[in-house]
Amino acid sequence: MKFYDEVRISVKAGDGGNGCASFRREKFIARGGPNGGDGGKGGDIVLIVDPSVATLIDLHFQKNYRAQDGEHGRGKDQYGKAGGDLIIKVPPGTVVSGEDTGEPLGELIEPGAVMIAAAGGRGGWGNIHFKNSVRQAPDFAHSGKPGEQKTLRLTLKLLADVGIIGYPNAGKSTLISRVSRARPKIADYPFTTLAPNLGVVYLGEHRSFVIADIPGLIKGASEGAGLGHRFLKHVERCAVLIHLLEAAPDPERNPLADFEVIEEELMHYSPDLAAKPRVAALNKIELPECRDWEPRVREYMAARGLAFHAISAVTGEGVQDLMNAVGEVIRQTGSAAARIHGAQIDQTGGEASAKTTAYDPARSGETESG
Ligand SMILES: Nc1nc2c(ncn2[C@@H]2O[C@H](COP(=O)(O)OP(=O)(O)OP(=O)(O)O)[C@@H](O)[C@H]2O)c(=O)[nH]1
Ligand SMILES: [Mg+2]
Repeated sequence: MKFYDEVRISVKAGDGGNGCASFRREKFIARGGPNGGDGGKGGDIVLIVDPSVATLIDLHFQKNYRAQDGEHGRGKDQYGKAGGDLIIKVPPGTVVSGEDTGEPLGELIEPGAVMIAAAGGRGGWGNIHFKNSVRQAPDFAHSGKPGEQKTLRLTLKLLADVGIIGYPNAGKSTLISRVSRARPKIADYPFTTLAPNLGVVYLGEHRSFVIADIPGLIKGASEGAGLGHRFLKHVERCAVLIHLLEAAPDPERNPLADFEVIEEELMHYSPDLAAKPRVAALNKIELPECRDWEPRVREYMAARGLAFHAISAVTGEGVQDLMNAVGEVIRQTGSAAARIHGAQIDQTGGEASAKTTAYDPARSGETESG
């Protein structure tokens, strides 16, 4: 399976042009003096956030980037032209780090945000700068500085306000399809979802948020079991998580045990994630075996101080209340994803949401299996 939320690229900014060493030579003008111009600056490698870009897939196919060199200076006081910058578009939520050091270089979040990933070299001075009262005829110039060269690691962390986590088959994708226009694959077997799905939930005018589901988590996910925890980074920026539970037919499992297993995986992954506001929801509540668990789960969550909702993603029972509840957490925390993706949705003429922003494997080939 391939999923392009991480990519390494090599970038090389343009070299500065060399300064020129030359002298004015004209009939009847003796000792015309230095007239070599400066070299132009090399172009920068610039990363810019473009909300119409949804993934890092383009960068996967083109990995080497080079900006234009500056022109060399010339005689007759002519300065070399600066090299053109090379602009690379990235999706909102891209984290840039140095490949060698792993050191974070920056985060690109808001549409239009820019980062100079590699700076072009300065142009060298021509000999016009080196003339002084004692040195009337400098016969040298400076060469341009080389542009920066780096290998960068770009990681996409989805910008969603709400993340849905839970065991495979809990109904995460069904819930997303219920509350948004996202149409992820839904099926009665574990690991249907192989890459995150995004959807936009409208609660009313100027009140919308972005919701994401990630592939199911199981015991040992933080050590790589199942699809592992690699998708958890996509809910790191969420303002609130919905922990979705079900009464699975598996006799080894029950909603409370499942809850603890996933909580532990979150803690293993990162204490920050484990500290995120969470709302527990028991799904498939229209089924008697689920309904039976409701009082116990409700009581358990109350004892833990967690908000709890009983829902059915299929009939819609309790779903609106759940959305209002998470919407309220977002309002209080001022999460930004809704605004950022909102801009994009407006651009597509209100043709909402997941199709324009989602990791839809069928659409762009980000995944190979599914
Ligand atoms: N009866 C009932 N079935 C549900 C409900 N929600 C989801 N399902 C069913 O549960 C199965 C799994 O649903 P998905 O939405 O694919 O589950 P998921 O959590 O996304 O699963 P993975 O992608 O594998 O992690 C499907 O057969 C759904 O039809 C519900 O509220 N009631
Ligand atoms: Mg799913």
